[in-house]
This record gives sequence, structure tokens and C-alpha cells, in this order.
Amino acid sequence: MIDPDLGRILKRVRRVVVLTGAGVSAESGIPTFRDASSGLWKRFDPESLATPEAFQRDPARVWEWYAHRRAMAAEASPNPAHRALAEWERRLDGCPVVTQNVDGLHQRAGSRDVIELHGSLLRSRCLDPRHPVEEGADAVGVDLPPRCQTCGGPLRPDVVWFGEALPAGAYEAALAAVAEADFLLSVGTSSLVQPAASLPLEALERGVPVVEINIEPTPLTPVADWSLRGTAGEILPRLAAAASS
Ligand code: BV8
Repeated sequence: MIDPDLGRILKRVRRVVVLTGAGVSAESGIPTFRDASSGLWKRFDPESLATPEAFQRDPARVWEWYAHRRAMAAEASPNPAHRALAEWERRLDGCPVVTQNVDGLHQRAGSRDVIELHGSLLRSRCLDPRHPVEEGADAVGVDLPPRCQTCGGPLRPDVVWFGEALPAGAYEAALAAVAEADFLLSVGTSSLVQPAASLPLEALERGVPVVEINIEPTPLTPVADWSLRGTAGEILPRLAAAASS
């Protein structure tokens, strides 16, 4: 049951900005990073994999971890949460999805306005940013990582590692989306990683209503206008339906 005040706001929204994290893809079978049961990082030491230093130290190992995750993303399908956001985009004046995820599932569900704050598993690039980005570039069992076709140097996943700057313009685009929004939804994120976790706070500063959907409390919970406890796949379609009725 949706809170009547929230229901009244949802009926009026025309421009929603949505911040998503790994929890949105959990019901597609992709493990999140930090959730106790299946958290990817529980099995791997993040410092040993998701940093430029790790790639420098052991490029083949880091490449194999991303190839494994790329295979999981390829086998996964968008779930009702991804599809509800794509449907919202068709019905509203705007529904930019600012995602921390690198699995490409929002685009596969049909969302066209997607800001990938942390890049994408589906692309690889040369260490030299001047060389063209390569789609996929998956090569398992040969000399890993694959080589750049321009300079022969090692390719890396086109994701943002800890300590690296976000893709040029991505955070600015996310801030612009918040500035134009009349509603912000934060779904399936532990609200720990910066600068992504600051976006809902920007919305609150602007007096834009902030709703969180998560199966557990996060640092955003005490300050959000509403924090709905439950899964993205179950709650998001209900919110989307309330906004259109
Ligand atoms: C930068 C890509 C500067 C790679 C990732 C301020 C304070 C402290 C530290 C910092 C700071 N500012 C910057 C930092 C450092 C760092 C940082 O934030 N550290 C954290 C740990 C404190 N930030 C950075 O390094 C960023 N860069 O600031 O650069 C700079 C500027 C100029 C020049 C040079 C440098 C870059 C951060 C990006 C790191 N890359 N990923 C990869 O994927 O391998 S982050 C990684 O965590 C993923 O992208 C992931 O999406 C992201 C956030 O995690 P979540 O998505 O929230 O996932 P998580 O598992 O944590 O949580 C899932 C949630 O879902 C849980 O709450 C769970 O309860 C919930 N859930 C589960 N199932 C469901 C569900 N909810 C609903 N339904 C369900 N079914």
C-alpha cells in the first residue's frame, strides 16, 4: 500500500530522476557487491581487483574477473524494476536513470536516457584514452588481456575504478537531471560510494522529494522523505503504476 501523501505526489510528477545501484540487478541474478549472502566482494578483496593498481599488478586476473561478470550480465535478463523504469520513461516528460551499475541491463530493458556514472562492462578500452573504445573485446584463454588494435597495449574494462575520475561530463549530467527533476528515486544502492551517493542530498537541498527503495536501511534512510523497505522488482512497478493512474 503506498502512503497517500506519496501517492498524491506521484500523480503530479512529470520528471523523475532515478539513481540505481547493484540492488536493482539483484533480481536478475547478478550478485551485489556488499550484500552479505552473495556479495561479489565477499569472495574477492575489492582492493585486489577494482583499482588501477590491481590492474597494473595483475592485468590477466583483473581481466578474467570482469570477463566473468560480463558473462553473468550477458546471461541475465532485465527484471520488473528495469522494465518499470523504461515504461516510466515512455510515459513521463523525463526519467533519466543515473546508474552505478555497469551491466547494461537498463538499456536492455528499453531505457534510453541512461547516465553510466561508473562506465560499462560491455566496453573495453586502451590505457591510452586517445585510442578508440572497443565493444566487448572478449577473449578468454588467450594471452590476456587482449591487445589494443591501435597500439598493441593491454585493454582494460571501460569501468571507473576506485580512485579514478568519473567519465567526463557524467556527474555534471546527473546534477543537471536532478536540477530538472520534480522527484528523485534512489533504488538498490548502499549509498556508500561517492560522488553518486551525494545526488539524493542535492535533490533534498533543492526541496525535491526523495524516495528510497531498499531491502535494508542505508545512510540515506534517515534523511529521505520516504524509505520503502522491500525489493526493487516488487516496489518499483507499484510506484510506477501509482504515477500513471
Ligand atoms: C572519485 C565500477 C575522485 C567498477 C565502482 C568521499 C568520502 C570517502 C571516500 C570517497 C569520497 N569521494 C571519493 C571517495 C573514494 C571512493 C569511494 O566512494 N569510496 C567509498 C567506498 C567510500 N570513490 C571513488 O573512488 C570514485 N572516484 O571520487 O574520484 C577523482 C576526481 C578527479 C580525478 C581523480 C579522482 C569512483 C567510485 C566508482 C568505483 N567503481 N564500480 C566495478 O563495478 O567493478 S563502485 C561499485 O560500488 C559499483 O559501481 C556499485 O554499483 C557501487 C556502489 O555500490 P551499490 O551499487 O550501492 O551496491 P552495493 O552492493 O553496495 O549495495 C547494494 C544495495 O542494494 C544494498 O543496500 C542492498 O541492501 C540493496 N539490495 C540488494 N538486493 C536488493 C536491494 N535493494 C532493492 N531490491 C533488491 N532486490
